[in-house]
Amino acid sequence: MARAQGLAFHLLRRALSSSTPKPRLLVQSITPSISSYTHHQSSSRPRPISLALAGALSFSVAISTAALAKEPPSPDLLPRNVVLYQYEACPFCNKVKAFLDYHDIPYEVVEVNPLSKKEIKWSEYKKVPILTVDGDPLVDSSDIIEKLSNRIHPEEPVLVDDEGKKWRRWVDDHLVHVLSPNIYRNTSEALESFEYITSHGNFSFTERLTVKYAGAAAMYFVSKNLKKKYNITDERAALYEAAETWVDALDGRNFLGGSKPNLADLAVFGVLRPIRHLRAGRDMVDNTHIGEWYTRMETAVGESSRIMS
Ligand SMILES: N[C@@H](CCC(=O)N[C@@H](CS)C(=O)NCC(=O)O)C(=O)O
Repeated sequence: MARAQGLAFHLLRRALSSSTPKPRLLVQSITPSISSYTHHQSSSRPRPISLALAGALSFSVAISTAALAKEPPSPDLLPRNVVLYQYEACPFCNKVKAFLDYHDIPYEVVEVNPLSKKEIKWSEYKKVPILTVDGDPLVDSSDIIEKLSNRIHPEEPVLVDDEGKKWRRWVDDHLVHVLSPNIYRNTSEALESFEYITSHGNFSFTERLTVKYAGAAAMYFVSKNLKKKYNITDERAALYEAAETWVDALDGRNFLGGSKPNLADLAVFGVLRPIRHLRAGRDMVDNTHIGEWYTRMETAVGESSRIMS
């Protein structure tokens, strides 16, 4: 998904910088009522998103399980200042957010504009997520999570070769690649996904319109190539199979971690959270046995610890 999104955004970057009028000119040609809205939307500062993903998704799931305790670190181990540079719908960023939310680590979010990336100009590493912890940048979702986990649980260092590690690798090597072909499966699902991406991401008004339609079209074609690359013939079947593979791995336990989620539970939950209420996620829950675990995870992860500004 990441590479594919990168390609789509690359195409869009080129399209916006060459063949289309400069956004500002285009904005000026829009009717007054829309331009006043545009003025509000197109501030060049990174715009913190007012709806946390967790909040946005929580409305439709009936929570029937008893509330489980979250795992806040002891106050002396808690990082003081945590900032996540992200794209709202990026699966790797959502893995990190699930970890931070579950551990009640307060964090600010800087939504990166995927076209200009100006919010991460200071960084040599040009992908997201980047997490700054008390000023030190950490990169790569799995590394970020391991380093933070070791910091807040020094007594239980992440093991090199445990069951959780195997499934965390499965998330990065398999599960994320099944998602794009599903959420961009046909034109209506690609538009639904880009409606979500553009309404939660950091885009100017003009970019928002362009990205929604051009992005949906680009990703529709990119996802066909991804299917070939990852040998997927029926994308929904692959998604259902991945969901059932995960349920089998649980082997009757509430969580892979037993009575409480471990890093693999948080990784699977993190990458599924942005798609849960898209058509693909609804189909997945309706057609597989993953729903009960997902609902337990929602309860366990609870409220987002994101600091709203
Ligand atoms: N292995 C990295 C992958 C990160 C990644 O590929 N992020 C994507 C967004 S989902 C990205 O920043 N792509 C580059 C781009 O958008 O230009 C991780 O786990 O953090």
